[in-house]
Amino acid sequence: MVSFISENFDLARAVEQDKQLINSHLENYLKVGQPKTLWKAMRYSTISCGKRLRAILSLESARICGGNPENVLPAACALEMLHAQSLIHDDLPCMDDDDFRRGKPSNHKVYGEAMAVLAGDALLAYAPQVIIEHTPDSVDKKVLFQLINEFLHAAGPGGIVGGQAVDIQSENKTIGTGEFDYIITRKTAELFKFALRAGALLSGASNEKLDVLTEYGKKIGYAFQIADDILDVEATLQELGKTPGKDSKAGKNTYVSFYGPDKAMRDLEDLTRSARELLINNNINSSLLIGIADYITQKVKK
Ligand code: GRG
Repeated sequence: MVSFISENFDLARAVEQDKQLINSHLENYLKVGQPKTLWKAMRYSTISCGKRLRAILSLESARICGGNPENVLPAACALEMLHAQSLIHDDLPCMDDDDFRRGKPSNHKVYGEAMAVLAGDALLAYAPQVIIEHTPDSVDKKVLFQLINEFLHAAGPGGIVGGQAVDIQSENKTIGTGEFDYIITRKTAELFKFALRAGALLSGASNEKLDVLTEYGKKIGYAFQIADDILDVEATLQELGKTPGKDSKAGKNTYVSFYGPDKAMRDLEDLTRSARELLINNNINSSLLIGIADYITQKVKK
């Protein structure tokens, strides 16, 4: 699936181990409560689906910074809840209107539009509560406060909501490179950036290391959206788990429609290469982070 930097490193195995850890914690945090249907709808889009890429990045960031991944699991799971929330709302008819997500019917197709809106709202409010209630007491309260502030920033008008708002306003319009860059940065890269920063902040990383990991997160987050846009043109419903070609049909500005397929591929390769180099030049020796940068490029080449 991917190429690795260190010969003995098995990326698929490392990812699987982290995924199991994350899934078992999500299962624990998202036990069905009252009202039952609301919790079931919240679980439907969060449990047992998704690559868990963002949460895995948080755990690895903690390991690199000499921290304990256990301290990061609540924030990593909260991030997956926020991500699931954004996908539920993204699929609604008033947004991107998609009947499929992660290879199964979208949340609103199963629970109806009103309950899907509420499930997203509930996940968004519950996620920071998970951070507050489950992050170990040993974590400094100032750090916890900063973490929650950054989480809310990534979720709000300066993060994915802001990115989505500009994206929607730009449909069927010609926009400039600055505006287009804003959409990708906010809508997608913010969550990757937060993923890396969460692990580093909770592990007492130096400012230098925090900056490098932040940059890496921004680069691969941006690259991830380019890859998603390339796949939207090239892949099938089965491969994507959602309806392909919807973005261009909806008059959305995608990396491919904006810059053309050749530049999209070049920029994707340049960004992931520069993310890898950033780690190597700063002596951050993580086969997993390098493997993930490789994976983002490789997944469009399959
Ligand atoms: C946060 C309040 C609030 C609202 C959300 C709808 C919306 C506002 C934002 C849309 C953000 C969005 C859907 C961006 C696309 C990001 C993207 C490429 C998602 C796919 O991520 P994967 O492939 O998904 O990691 P899996 O299924 O593996 O988790």
